[in-house]
Amino acid sequence: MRDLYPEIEPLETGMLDVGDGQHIYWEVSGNREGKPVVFLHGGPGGGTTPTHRRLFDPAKYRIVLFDQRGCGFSIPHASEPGADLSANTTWHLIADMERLRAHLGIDRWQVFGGSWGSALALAYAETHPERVTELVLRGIFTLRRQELDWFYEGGASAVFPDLWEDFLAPVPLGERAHLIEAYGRLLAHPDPAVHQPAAIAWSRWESSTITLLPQAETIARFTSPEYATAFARIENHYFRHGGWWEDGQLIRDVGRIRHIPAVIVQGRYDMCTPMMTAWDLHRAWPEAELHIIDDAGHAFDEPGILAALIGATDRFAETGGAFGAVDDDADLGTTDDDDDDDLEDEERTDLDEVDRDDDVDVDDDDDDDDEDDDEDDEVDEVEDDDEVDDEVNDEVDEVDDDEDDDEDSSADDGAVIADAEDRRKADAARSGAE
Ligand code: STX
Repeated sequence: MRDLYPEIEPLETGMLDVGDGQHIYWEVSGNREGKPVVFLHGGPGGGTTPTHRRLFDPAKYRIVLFDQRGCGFSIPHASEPGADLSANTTWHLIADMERLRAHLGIDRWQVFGGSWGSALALAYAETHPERVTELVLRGIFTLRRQELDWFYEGGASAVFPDLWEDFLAPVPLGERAHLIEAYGRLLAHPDPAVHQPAAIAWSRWESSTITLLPQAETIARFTSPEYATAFARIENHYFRHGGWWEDGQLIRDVGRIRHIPAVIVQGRYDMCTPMMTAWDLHRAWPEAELHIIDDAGHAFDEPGILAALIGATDRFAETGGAFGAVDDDADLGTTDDDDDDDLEDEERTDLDEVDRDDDVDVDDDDDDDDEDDDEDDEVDEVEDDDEVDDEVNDEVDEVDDDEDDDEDSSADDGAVIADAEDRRKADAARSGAE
């Protein structure tokens, strides 16, 4: 079964000034000349960890990690007193990604995102489809009301009634009808005696339920006060606003990206982002390859999930060449000698049956038994999308015009860097479950 690549250090790091007083920590590792990939972390508010680099073959990929606004090493950190999240929305993050892409001189990149990262990946790709070579999505989350109700308003209490009591504990009895709203008030409270226990309870609930079996280390890592405060505040802020898109929009608009090669990896026992959402996405996007991991929960580093994710990045490493240009005729399945069951060219030319159920790959244990005959691009859909791409191109031009304003403040803002470096050192022990 595929496992993480060896530990690596970044080749380059920086703090990108993205405006609104925000500086975004970014790093590049792997091969400078390799195929570009951007990793989108979870939460929102979860931050990246060094382990995330290890999802990609460092000989083949130019691996870009960044911490989204307000978390990780990005500043200002949302744990600070009086943190202002008004310039922290999905659309800010998408603009940040465009700014970072331009800053690094990358034309197109693979987008890899799990959990909240899958929502951001979908939102980004649907906004800038021409920038995306492939999508690798895990633990699908789209912030629909039904998803938030499941995890934060009582659905999952059916499975974890014991842990749920701890989640309810900080919330006054009279405010428990709308927990996300109630938590919003607690987390914004200026008194740490109020906001800190709330943040820890919020983060404990999430970190206790994301793995198939409880992981004490994961829980400890995500309940340290500074981490938990930023994580809970940012998540809560995004959920109260439904991600700033319409309920169901990310799945509704999937027609914009159906032509992009994609792999979806979903744990059967994912209690945080249950499989219903991956299934709805699969229904809307039958060309994307769905891997259901029968013995896994939500976290990216559960063994079956890791194997499927790295299987996907390994296969995609062979497509697109050094600078991420997509070869539509490329066989996605030639990467691994031991993978005798990958997708073949001829399998991709059968356009007849796209929407059949048996294109779902249930991964049991360690085999990568893959694609059925109907993993094909639906050519009509791709052509219909051209107009969308044109519109989006206009937007991209605007962003690209800003390129000159992009400042990598690492050269000229010692205080910013020192601050980030301090947190980086303090945080060196973390290796991350997300
Ligand atoms: N939040 C899902 C998510 O992205 C609804 C996520 N869940 N836990 C995490 O991220 C951490 C592991 C980063 C705590």
